[in-house]
Amino acid sequence: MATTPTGTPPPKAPKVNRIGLQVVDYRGGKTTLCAGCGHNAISERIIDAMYEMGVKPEQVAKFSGIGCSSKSPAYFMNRSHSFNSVHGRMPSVATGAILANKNLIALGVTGDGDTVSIGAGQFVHLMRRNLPIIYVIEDNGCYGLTKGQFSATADLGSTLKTGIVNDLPPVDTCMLAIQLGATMVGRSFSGDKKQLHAMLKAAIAHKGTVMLDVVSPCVTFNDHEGSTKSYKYVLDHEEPLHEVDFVPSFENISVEYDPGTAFEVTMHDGSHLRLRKLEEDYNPTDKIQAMTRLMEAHAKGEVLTGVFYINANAPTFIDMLNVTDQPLATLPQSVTRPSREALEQCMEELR
Ligand SMILES: Cc1ncc(C[n+]2csc(CCOP(=O)(O)OP(=O)(O)O)c2C)c(N)n1
Ligand code: SF4
Ligand SMILES: [Mg+2]
Repeated sequence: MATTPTGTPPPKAPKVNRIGLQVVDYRGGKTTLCAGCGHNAISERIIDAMYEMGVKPEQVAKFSGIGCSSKSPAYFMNRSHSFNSVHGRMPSVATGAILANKNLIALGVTGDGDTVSIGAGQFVHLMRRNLPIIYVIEDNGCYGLTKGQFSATADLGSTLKTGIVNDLPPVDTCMLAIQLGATMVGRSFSGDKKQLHAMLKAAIAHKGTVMLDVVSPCVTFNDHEGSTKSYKYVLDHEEPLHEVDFVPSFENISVEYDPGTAFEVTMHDGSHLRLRKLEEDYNPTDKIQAMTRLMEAHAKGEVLTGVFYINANAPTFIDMLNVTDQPLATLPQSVTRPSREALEQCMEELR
């Protein structure tokens, strides 16, 4: 081993990613969420995925609404842009920001209450547009921040800590997103480190709207017997559709699979998403199969996880609007502002 003149080994060079950053460059403030909250594990996976994909933190714009989940962008990537918006209104804020600067990588992190209770209208319209955004729901089936009331993703028959039974059926955010037009839709679990990590990396490579519903137990208000969003329930009932492997375009790894055992998706940047089949001939490009399988999972009380649907080639909202190559936010006034003569001519035409 090489040594310094004093005989001690030289300090090890810190590990860096392909753009020369250390994992600490992707960290944020110290979490104020409860110890053991699933949301903290999701923040860790986001940090790892962004680091491994070599994403420039300054290129990322984080968006959230209101809730414990919506606080979590403060706990990762503090060099990125961030907008903590109003309850249920993150989609419109994110849409405006991305239209203004299409070079940003948009990451929305929100809750089940934020998304499908107060924010259902905004969520629905975001999913229809294929705006390039990664939309992560940290789904604990309750309003954690306001002390654990049922949210609209709580399962029929599940109970609150007080014993109150939920007598309304849940909204399945994945079924909703698939039906509405999101182009990468999946469900994972905050406790499934490997699967969530691979799905987040694929989400970063995807061009279009990614909607990931991540079951994320609330240890303080919704982790008891009778809850279907508790660690125990999810561990006992998780049914992964496939093993998710993601090979980014900058890693030249070729993995051989027996014919018919894996479904491979080539992403627009040349990355590969490989879904190693664990059951039936599941085809994640078939919306009808996705909806059927999700309905079956509900009937059986399964927590189905994996990439349910993907279309790697659909035009995004930005493509459809045919905006200028240079982001609108960076265009000078001389380009965005019509001249006095042009305005006068316009007024003349209206007379
Ligand atoms: C307009 C408005 N209505 C209600 C509230 C109260 N409120 C704050 S957070 C929240 C629900 C949060 O639930 P969720 O999005 O699931 O986040 P979690 O805390 O469970 O992570 C509610 C109803 C609010 N802040 N603003
Ligand atoms: S109340 Fe629940 S959702 Fe909020 S930080 Fe605590 S464990 Fe997480
Ligand atoms: Mg919640």
